[in-house]
Order: sequence, then C-alpha cells, then structure tokens
Amino acid sequence: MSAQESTPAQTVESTDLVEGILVEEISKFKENSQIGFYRRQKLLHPGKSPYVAQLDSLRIEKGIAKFNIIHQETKVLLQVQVIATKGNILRFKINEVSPLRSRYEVPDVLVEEPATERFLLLEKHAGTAVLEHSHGSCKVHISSQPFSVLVTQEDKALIGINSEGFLYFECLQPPPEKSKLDEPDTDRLQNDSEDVFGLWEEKFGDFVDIKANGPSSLGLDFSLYGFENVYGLPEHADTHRLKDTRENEAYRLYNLDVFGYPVYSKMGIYGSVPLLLAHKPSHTCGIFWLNASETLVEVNCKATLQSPLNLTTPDIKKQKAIPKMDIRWMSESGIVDVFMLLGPSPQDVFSQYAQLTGTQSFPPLFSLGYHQCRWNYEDEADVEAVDSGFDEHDIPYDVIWLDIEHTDGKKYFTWDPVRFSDPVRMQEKLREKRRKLVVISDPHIKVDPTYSLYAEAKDKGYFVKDRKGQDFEGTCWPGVSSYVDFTNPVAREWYASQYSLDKYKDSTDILFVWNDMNEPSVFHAPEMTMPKDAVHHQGWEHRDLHNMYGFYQQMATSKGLIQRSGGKERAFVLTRSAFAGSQRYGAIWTGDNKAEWDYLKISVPMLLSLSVAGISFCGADVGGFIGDPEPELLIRWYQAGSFQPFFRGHAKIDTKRREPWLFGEDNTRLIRKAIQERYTLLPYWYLLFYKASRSAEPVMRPLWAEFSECQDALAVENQYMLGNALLVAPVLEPGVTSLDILFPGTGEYWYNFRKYARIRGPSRQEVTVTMEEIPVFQRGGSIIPMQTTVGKSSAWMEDSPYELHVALDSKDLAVGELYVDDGHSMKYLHEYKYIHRRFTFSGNVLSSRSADKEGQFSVDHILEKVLILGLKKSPSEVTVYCSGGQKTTEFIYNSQLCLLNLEKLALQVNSDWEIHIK
Ligand code: NBV
Repeated sequence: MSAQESTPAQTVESTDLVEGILVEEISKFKENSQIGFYRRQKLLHPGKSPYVAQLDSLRIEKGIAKFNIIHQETKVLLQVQVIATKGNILRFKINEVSPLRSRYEVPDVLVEEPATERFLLLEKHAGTAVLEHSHGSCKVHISSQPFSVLVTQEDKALIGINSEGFLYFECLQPPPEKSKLDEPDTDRLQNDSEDVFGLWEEKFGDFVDIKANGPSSLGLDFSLYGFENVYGLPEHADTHRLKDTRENEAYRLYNLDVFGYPVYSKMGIYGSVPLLLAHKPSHTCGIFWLNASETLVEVNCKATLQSPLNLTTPDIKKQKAIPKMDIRWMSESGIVDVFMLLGPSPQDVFSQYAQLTGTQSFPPLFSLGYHQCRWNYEDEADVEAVDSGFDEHDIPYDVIWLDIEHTDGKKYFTWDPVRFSDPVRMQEKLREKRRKLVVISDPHIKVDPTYSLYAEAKDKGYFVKDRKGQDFEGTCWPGVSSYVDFTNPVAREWYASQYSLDKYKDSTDILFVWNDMNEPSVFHAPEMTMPKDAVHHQGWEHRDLHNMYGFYQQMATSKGLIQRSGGKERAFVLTRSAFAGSQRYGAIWTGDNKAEWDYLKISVPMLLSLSVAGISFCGADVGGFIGDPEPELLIRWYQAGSFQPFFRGHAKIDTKRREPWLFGEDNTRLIRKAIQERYTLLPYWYLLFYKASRSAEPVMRPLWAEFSECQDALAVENQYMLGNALLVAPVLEPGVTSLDILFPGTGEYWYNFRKYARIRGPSRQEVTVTMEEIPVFQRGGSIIPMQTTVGKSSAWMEDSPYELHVALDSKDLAVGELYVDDGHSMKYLHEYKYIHRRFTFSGNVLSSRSADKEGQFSVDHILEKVLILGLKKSPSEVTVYCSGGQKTTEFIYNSQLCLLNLEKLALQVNSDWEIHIK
C-alpha cells in the first residue's frame, strides 16, 4: 500500500447533534475481501479460460454476430453477441442462452438503442473466425479454445477480451431449499462453508443479505495493447490517472454515503460511472461497462505481451513485445453489456460516449454563477441578511440554498412554519434581486400517514418494497422513512408532478432543486444504504440497479422542473449520487469533503475524472463541508472554485459561519476578486457549456485530452484546461509563493491571463504566486469572450458590454466564439433564439461572423473592448468596418507586452464587423 493509499474499510465515526436528535453514524464500509462475488471470482486463476467458443454456431443476423460459448466443466451455454455500433463503437453482450428468469439489462441510460452497422464474416478456420466491420477499419478475431477475442484496428492489436481468462458468469439456479429463504439463518452462515462465498445469503456485520435469485455475478477482462495510462471510473477520491490495483484494493463502484471520505482511496463513494478511458499519444479508446450493480475494477498496469494471440493475420504476427494494461471488471448481477469506444482521438471517445449516454444538459446561465449554501440558513431573516451581505460587500452571487432544516420536520415539499412562515415573500424578495433559491429534496419520505406525499405514495404503491413485499422502511433524517421507487416510470411521473407550482405549496419559478442522500443513504443499514434484497418495480432486486437510484431521482426532478414551466424553461438540479447518463439531468458535487488542504487538492482529479466521464457540470464544496477552514485555505478554495464548473460555498451545521465577508477586509477583497473574475468570464463558461451540450466537449479537461501527444501531460492533475483556451493552475497547498507549471504544446504560446506576459511551450516554468490570485494562462490562438462589468448576479449583467481577449499564436492567428441567448428558456432549441458568433484573427484583421445559419436572437449587446495579445508591432491605424460604415478608432499599444488595447468600440455583437490593424 503506498503512502497515499488509505484503507477503504476505515471506520467512519461521527456523532452529530441535529436538533436534539443524536445521530450516530458508525458505519463500516466493505473491503474487497468482504464482498462475496469478489471472493468467488478471485478463485479463477489467470491463464486458461474454461470457456470454448462454438464457432459452428456463429451466424450473422441483421449484421450482428452471434455465437455460443460453453463452459467445459459445467457445460453451461452462454450466448455472445458482437455488434458494430455506429460511430466506431463495438458492443459486446454475453448472457445465458436460456436463463431461469431474465437477468437485468440496464434501461434508460442509453439515449436510444444504438444504430447497428453490419459485420461480415471474413474468414472461419478450425479454431478461429474473423469478422470485419463493413464500414470501418476494425476487425474482431475470435479464438475458440480457450475463448478469447482480439479487436484490431488497421491490423494493429487494440483490445483483447478474455485474453487473461477471467470471463466469469454465474448462471441463475433454483434455490437449494425454499425454507432457507424465509429467515436469515445466521448460524448456518457462520458454519456452512458453502456460504463463505455468499451464494444465497451474505452477512456483513449484523446485516444479512438474502439472495432470492442466488449467485448471479459476472466478470470479464480486457487487455489494452500499447497503453500505459488509464483514466475515468468516477467517483473516487483518488488520483485522476488510475493506479495499479494488484497490491491493494480494486476500484469499487458502489454508491455510498461516506461522510468525510478518506482521500487517495478506491472505495466507492456517492456516484459511479463505469467508463474507463485509455490514452497514448497515438490513440485514445474507452470501455463502457453498462452494469448498475456493485462493480469492482482491477487495473494491472505492468503487463506486457510478447506476441499477441495466435492469429492468422500476418501484420499482427509481426508485432513484437508491447506494453498492455489489463482491466478486469466484476459485477454482482445483470449481464455483460460492454461498449468499446474505439476513438481514435480523445474527442472521438467523448463523442462516442455521448452518442450512447447523451451530453451535458445545457444549464440556465444563473447556475454558472456563484451559489451560497449552508446547512442551514436558519430562517427568512437569515436569508435576507446573507443576501444583503453580498450587496453590501459588492460580491456577486446568484443563488441562496436551503438545506433540510427549511422543511417542516424533514418532510420535503413543505416549509417549516416558524422559520419560513412566508416562503413566497422570501422568494419574491430574491426575485427582485434577480436571484434564485435552491431547496433540498431527498428521496426518503417520512412515514407519517398525515403527510399527504407519504400517504399518496403509499396508497399508489410507489415505494421500494422489502423482500417480503411490504414498503421498505429505513431510517433517515425524518426518522422512519420509505423510499420512492424512482425506477418505476409511473412513480417518476408522479414525483415529477410534485414540483408543479400548484402542487408544491409556496414554491415559485425561481425555486430549483438539490437531491441529496440518494445513493440512497439509509441509516443503520448495511454500509448505510438500501439492503440489496429490497425490491423495485417489476420485481428487480435493489442489487441489480443500486448504482442507478440517484440517477433516476435526478431524472424525475429535472423532468418535474421542466414540466412545471410547460416545457419552456431549463431545469437546474444538483445531485449527490450519479451514474452514466446523469449529465443529462444537471449537476453533481463531490459530497461531504473536509475543510483541509488535501480535500482542496483532491477536488481537481475528482472533477477531471467526472468530466472525462461525461459529467461536465461538477464541483466540490468550496471551503470544505466539514470543519472550519483557515482564511488562507478558504481563499485558495474560492480561487480554485471560481475556475471549476459548479461553484458553491457550503458548510456543515456545526461549523462557524463563513460568508465571504467574515474574515477581515483584506480576505473579503480577495474572495470578492475571485468571484468577480468568475462573473467576468461568464460568457466563456456559457459558451463552454453550450459546446458541451452540443458536441460533448468536456468543460474541464485534463491536459492529456487537449495535448494528446504530450508525454508530460499524462500524469498532470494539479493543472487543467477550461475549454481549449484557459490553462488553470490552482494553489493547493498552504504558504505557496511559486508554482512549477507545465506549459504544454510544441510552439504554443501561453499568455498570463491578467498580466499578459507570454511564455512559450513546451516548457516547465516556476511561476511566482501571491495571495491575489491563482495562475491562469490563455493559450495563443484563442479568443475568449468576457464581460466588462459584473453585476449583483448574472441577470444584472444582461446589458454589461462584451470584451474579447485575442491571444495570437506563433502564426499570428486566433479563433474563438461567443454564444448568447436569454439564459433560461428552451427557445434556443425550439426557436433558434440565440446568437452564435465566430471570431477570427488573421492577416491583422479581427472579424466577427455568424457561427451557424440558424441563430436569430435580436438583442442589442455591445462589444466594447478588444485586447490583442502578442501583436508584434504598434499599428499606425486601426479601422473598424461594420454595417454602419467605417471609422478609425483610438488604440493604446504596449510595446513591452505586445498588447493592443481597443476601447469604446460600441460594435453590435449580433452583426458582422471587421477590425483592420495597419
Ligand atoms: O442535508 C444535510 C447534508 C448536506 O448539507 C450535505 O451537503 C450532504 O452531502 N447532508 C449531506 C446530510 C448530512 C451529512 C452529515
């Protein structure tokens, strides 16, 4: 175990006094060795797989290759399907040929059934068959004995399947004896050696998981040829580049409420996205394992291959020893349904994944501003005081948040009658300030027949059931609670309708929602979550779909918010728990972090891993949720957070108040400066989210994704890119006076974002740092849209003029874009009410043209300023050409910085213009 590695089984102890209720959380989370299916699968030895492919059965039906494989000892048959999916994706499915009952196949995550392209059978010999993708350069080589598959691209080995022989598939069996399922027999569990492996019952502490369907686990290995770096698999509080797991725990994907989770750990926390990306300078590819049950992933970084498999293709035979990474996936139930995203570029993989699971939903503009949260803002007067505090201290913010205490006895969709006696008045005051409110809405519903939400859900049968068919009851904030079965589409519809303005009493259209505790968190339950033997819609066990529970709640909530406006407005929903596809429903944050430097530091790799797994709208609680940050940490966190996608300050109930003005004037100034800078950059943030929603470009990007050929970028996780133009290097440690920064890219120019001095890449440079700000650099060749003045909130900036920062590259070129719409409605989508401009600097002319033909939004936005960085000599004249004619304009040139400053331009953002520099 490395020094940074901490044990995932650490005991999390906290005793919180919440409103006089003593909440004891003494939970132990499982180590790998305490997981039955893991122990069972670990009995397999690498090498010879017991499976043999029956190539006689190979047929191609509607372009899909199907064949059977047989387990040589048990003689059980499995069916394999190999599907060429449009867009350079290969899908691989394995299921029982005739299962006792159907096995869970993850619904609702794929945006649609992926379009299939045809496979052709290229050749079939005694022990091998080769399939060729009709449009692509990819081939699938199937070896019969033992069964394995090699995917090649341009006749180079790319991905091996079952090459280590770890294919594992537990076929469903009838229960041994009916009586054993009725009650947990703890004696038998301890004594019966058979159940050491947790086949029909599995014990953990005082909890017993009764497995109505018995063992149902599956696993498979993938070899990534030529790769030495893999990423993804959020959510873990660990490094961005995945580590070798041979000497320690596997990455666990199991959504859990881990208060104050340890850093540098592979334990499962709130969210799970089973997507792994592999990258090398010449190629990026991905493996998307579509399974929502508990999953473990082992990474073996040190494997090498002498000669790749016994294949007939001569080009493959010629290859000599190459590095490879072996990835082994193990899941508790479901089927094998895996997509190989064949790239070849990082952006291709992002697009392929988005083609399957969707892109980031385009958020309303306000949600990209600063959010002020605390558990809890006490009452209406407190809300008003905090709100005014921002104005008094001239700090912009967009949203104030109310945590669980705003409700009447933790009954969501209600208000505490004393603290919030007039919620509409409170919201109207916020509306006048052009700000929003977010309230919390958790999935547990207080068991209280007088609570209409509970009574109705109970009556309609919308709660998750226990294994005996009764409504499942667990403990959470309100005490005994039942949990909405969000996997049931009718229950989701019903839940969504609760957000309509007439149903949700005293809510207004400035109220948005936060879904917390949706792993789901259940106190005094195994690993503080729902028992796996709880039963959902259509009889599926919780074990089959555990990792999707939060995904479904956010889906229903976001639908509710869209519906309440008659489909006209965009939603904003923050969720703690997430799965693949959650990006379609809003934002995610990294849960209960601590006010410690390590947590600020880990926020960067955590957010990068979420970002490359499709979830661009992500953030970490600024300041740290648990504990009291010292001013230096708080300031550094604001400075880092202002350059992270979801920007919210939050604090636990027992911490000292920490609104930005409580730390002395100088510290207030620094926090103000960080937040104001965020607001000046809102046009850039908005553009990045527009692009993420349209073409799956991650907003926050690891350096390797942007500089795919740069070897030095592979392990960088204390710097990152925002879009393709800004390089951010947050300060993540105390007392820092300089940072060693990597400036990637051959021949790239990097301009200090505030002082404009230029650095040339590729290089590493020691950059001086003060408390004023964190280092940020603009990439040569980019044009960044900004606004010249900030307002009290984003809505106050509608008329704030625009400004362009044009940073020239080594060829004196630059390009950039601006996207503007009304900031909140769906009109951009349905009525093309938007402005999308493309700016180009070339031949000393800066021009603005429409970026697409559709946009038609008529507003009088003005471009006031242009800064041109890297202009080698002072112009003699600057002339502006626009629809109103031509005129020369004043300018200031700084020869030391090669900086040209144009002010008072008064150009229409929405029309074509050119600025000629002579
Ligand atoms: O609702 C209270 C908190 C919330 O403030 C926090 O952000 C969540 O992560 N919630 C967890 C439950 C209590 C945590 C101790």
